[in-house]
Amino acid sequence: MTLKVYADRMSQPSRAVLIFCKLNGIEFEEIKVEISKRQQLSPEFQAINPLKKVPAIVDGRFKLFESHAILMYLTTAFPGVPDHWYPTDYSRRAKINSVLSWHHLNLRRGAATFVLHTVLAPFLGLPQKQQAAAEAEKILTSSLSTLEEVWLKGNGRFLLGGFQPSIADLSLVCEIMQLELLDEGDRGRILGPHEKVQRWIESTRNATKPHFDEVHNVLYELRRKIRATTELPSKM
Ligand SMILES: N[C@@H](CCC(=O)N[C@@H](CS)C(=O)NCC(=O)O)C(=O)O
Repeated sequence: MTLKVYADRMSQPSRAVLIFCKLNGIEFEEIKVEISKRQQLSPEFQAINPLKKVPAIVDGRFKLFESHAILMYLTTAFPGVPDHWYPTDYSRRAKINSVLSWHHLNLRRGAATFVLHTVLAPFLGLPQKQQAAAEAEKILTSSLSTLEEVWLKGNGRFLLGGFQPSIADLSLVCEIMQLELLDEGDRGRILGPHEKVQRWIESTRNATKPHFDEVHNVLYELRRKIRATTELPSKM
């Protein structure tokens, strides 16, 4: 029975799972759950994930939600996934778990909240909370510094000094890609000082192409739409 992946490509953790499956030749069916249409609230989807969030998977009779747990499952349940994604060496694996545990309350909290309260809220007709955006920027900036000073320290191209990506690289880079939606000023101010982070994003994109850009296309398309609605009319 084919693996089913319930996802919305606008969702950072959904993109990480989709890219991972495509890259590793895992046969799967992508089932769209559109958050903008509140499809995550449907009784059918709640039977798969009672937390009403994407991504989620169904593999035969087995159901699983939470992207990090899904990525870990895929590395072990499907033969042929290269070891570097989630090394069998227990100490290297534990270090990856450590980055993933940190991610949710730091990088994800900062990036997702900042993007919501700067570009997404006005575009979606939601209230834009400046105080929340300012607090999120602090968390985001501090998270980017932590990435550079702790996990991107040294000469490796990936987190933890690696020369090949792990599931942590994929998960965190998909999160940072959400910053593509920001206007140039905000994006430059936040990412500009973090050259190592920028190099790491490029390394991850290169290591996962062509799937990385294919799965992110929906984000690039939304960026075009947001910019078109916020651009000043050109002078006559
Ligand atoms: N910790 C979860 C986060 C899942 C999550 O927050 N998904 C968001 C999209 S990025 C969602 O489904 N939101 C729908 C909602 O909150 O109603 C994971 O890594 O899978």
